[in-house]
Amino acid sequence: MVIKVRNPLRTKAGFHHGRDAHKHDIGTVPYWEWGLDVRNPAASPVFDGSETSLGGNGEFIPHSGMILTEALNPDALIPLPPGTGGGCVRTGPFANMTVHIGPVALAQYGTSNTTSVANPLDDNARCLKRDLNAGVASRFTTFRNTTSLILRNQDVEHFQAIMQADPRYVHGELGVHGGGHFTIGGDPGADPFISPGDPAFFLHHSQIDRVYWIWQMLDFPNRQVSLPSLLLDATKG
Ligand SMILES: [Cu+2]
Repeated sequence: MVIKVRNPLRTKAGFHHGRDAHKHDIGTVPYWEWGLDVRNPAASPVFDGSETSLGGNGEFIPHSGMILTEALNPDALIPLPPGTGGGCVRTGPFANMTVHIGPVALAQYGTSNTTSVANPLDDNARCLKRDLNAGVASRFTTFRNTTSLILRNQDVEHFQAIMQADPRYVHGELGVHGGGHFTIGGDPGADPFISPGDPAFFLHHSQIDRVYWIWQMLDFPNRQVSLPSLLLDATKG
């Protein structure tokens, strides 16, 4: 199973019926294990458009990919190949879902420019779009990416730096964090300010938390309470 949906459902049932509220079920959070899906995210149980998915890929819109600019280094470009969607999500539970706020800094196809509206807090109703991207996934969110992140970084400073491609430490990278976001792509998925507007965001971020938890558990006494330095990027607002 890529997504552990059964435990949350059982938890919910437990709460509602006042029985079967097994201790081990309570608090379980579903997650998206990126590594299973790098070859074809559109075939993932998370994104295959089935009733139990989080909705399918966007409708196919041919384009030439995206060019991201690195935080702090506007001249450093990270070109990404196009995905296999690009348009509105038309299948699964979130088919034809409406996105409201934004765009704020939405990556545009074929350019390093981003697009925004004058007031991103206005109701700018539009369809949920996705651009599922095996090229991005195969480069940034493989099991090798994740295990190397966990095993090669002994302190939280370097762990977070590699996880989210902190430009003080690495260049031309997205880390598993950005990698997952741009594997989903689309609108609001490719807009760092409002990506939680795509329901898939939450499965991506629970996997982020899970990877961090696995890393912590390898040396819990030293990793329970340790914080990295923060990168505040004024160029991104
Ligand atoms: Cu994120």
